Amino acid sequence: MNEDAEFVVENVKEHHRWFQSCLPMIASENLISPLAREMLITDFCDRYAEGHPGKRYYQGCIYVDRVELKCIELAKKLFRCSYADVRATSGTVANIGVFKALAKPGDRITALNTAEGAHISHAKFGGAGVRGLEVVNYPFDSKNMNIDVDETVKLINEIKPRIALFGQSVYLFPTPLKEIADAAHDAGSWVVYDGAHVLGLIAGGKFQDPLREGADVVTGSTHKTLPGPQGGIVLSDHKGETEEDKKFLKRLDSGIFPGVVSNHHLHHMAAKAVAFAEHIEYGKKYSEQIIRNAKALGQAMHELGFDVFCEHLGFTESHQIVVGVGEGKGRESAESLEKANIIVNMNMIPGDIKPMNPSGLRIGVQELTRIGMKEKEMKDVAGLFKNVLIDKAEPENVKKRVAELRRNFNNIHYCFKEGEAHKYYKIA
Ligand code: DSN
Repeated sequence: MNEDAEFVVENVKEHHRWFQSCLPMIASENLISPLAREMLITDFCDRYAEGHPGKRYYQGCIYVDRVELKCIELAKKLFRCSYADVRATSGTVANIGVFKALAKPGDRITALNTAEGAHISHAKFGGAGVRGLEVVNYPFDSKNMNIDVDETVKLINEIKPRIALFGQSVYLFPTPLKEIADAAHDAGSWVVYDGAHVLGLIAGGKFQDPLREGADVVTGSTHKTLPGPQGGIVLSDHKGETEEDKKFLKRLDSGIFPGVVSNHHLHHMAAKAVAFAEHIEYGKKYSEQIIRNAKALGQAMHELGFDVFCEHLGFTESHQIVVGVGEGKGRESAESLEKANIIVNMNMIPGDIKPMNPSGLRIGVQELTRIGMKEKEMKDVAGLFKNVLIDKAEPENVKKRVAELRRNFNNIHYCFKEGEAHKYYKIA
C-alpha cells in the first residue's frame, strides 16, 4: 500500500469509528443489512451486463441473469405491480430516465418547488432541466405542508403538463394523489410519483399506495426508508394490454437503458434483491416503528420548546419531522449538532430562498429505528437536541451522552443475519 491508498483506508476507518458513536439522522440515508452488504463485495461488482436477462450485449451473465430476474420478481411482489426496472443507479437517474421516456425537450411538467419539499431532480436546475423540461410549480399549503388540491387541479387543467410529477424530499404527509390523478389524466398528463423517501413505507403498507391512487409510474431510490443499497427503481402497474400501453412500457424501458444507464451496477442489483426479500418479511413492522418513532420525536421536541412543524396533524406520517430553527439559522444549527455527533441536514422550508442558508432542519428516524431505537429513545434524542440547540451545552459533553445512548444500539434489525452487523462496522 502506498501513502495515498493508506490515506484513503485510514479515513474510511475513521469514518466508521465516528459513525459508530453518532446519531445518524439524515432522512435520505439508511444502513443496509449484513447480507445485502455482502453482495456489494462480490464479483458482480466487476462485471458488465447491458440490456435484459437473456438478451445481453455481453457474455458471462448466466448467474447475473438469474439474480436480476429474481430481483425484478421480488420488486413486483413488494410493490404489487406488473412492471419493475431495477437498473437505475439512483433515484435521480430513475427520474431522468422517466422524463426521457415520457416527455420531450421543451415540454412542460408540473412539480413542487424545492423550498416546499421537491427533490432537486424535479427542478429546471436539476434533472428536469437535463431533459430540457419547463417546470411549473404547484401551489403549496405550508400550514399543512402539502399540495393545495383545488389550486393544483386548476393549474393542471390550465397547463396540461406532459408529466404531473409528485413526491417530495421533505415529505411529512401523503400526497393527495387520488384527488388529483383523474384531473391530470383528463388533461392528458402522465402521473409520475417520486417515492424515493417513502418507498419502504409504501412497501410496508404504511404511507400511501401511489400505484393504486392513479400514478402511472413510481420512481424511487432503494436506500432510504427502503434500506437497500444506493440505487434507483422504476415501477408501474400498466400491463401492456393494448398496443399503446405496450409502447408506453417500451418507452419506460428504453428511458433507462440506453437512456441513462449503460451497465447497471450488478452488485447493487444483487443487494437490492436481498433488500427486497428482507423488506417482504420485515417491511411492515419496520415501517410501523419508523412512523411511531417520528411522531414520538416530534412530540418530545415540541414539548421541549422546538418549532416542530404540523403539530395540528400529529407532526408527521412519515420517517421525517421538520423543525424551524429561525431565519437563516439552519446551517449553524446543523453544524452545532454535528459537533455533538448528531448528524442532520439543514433544509429549506416554505418561504426560504437561500439553499445554503435555510431556516429549517429535516430530521429522519429511519436509521435509528433500524438499529433498534424505539419511542423511549426518541425522548432521549429530543433531550440531546435541546442540550445543543436550546441549552447551548458544550458539544464535547453532549457527545459523551450521545455515545452512551448509542452504545446499546449497534446492531441492524428488520433483516436476515441480524446479529452480524458488527462485522461490517470494522475494517481489518
Ligand atoms: N437529496 C437527497 C435528500 O433528500 O436528502 C435525496 O437525493
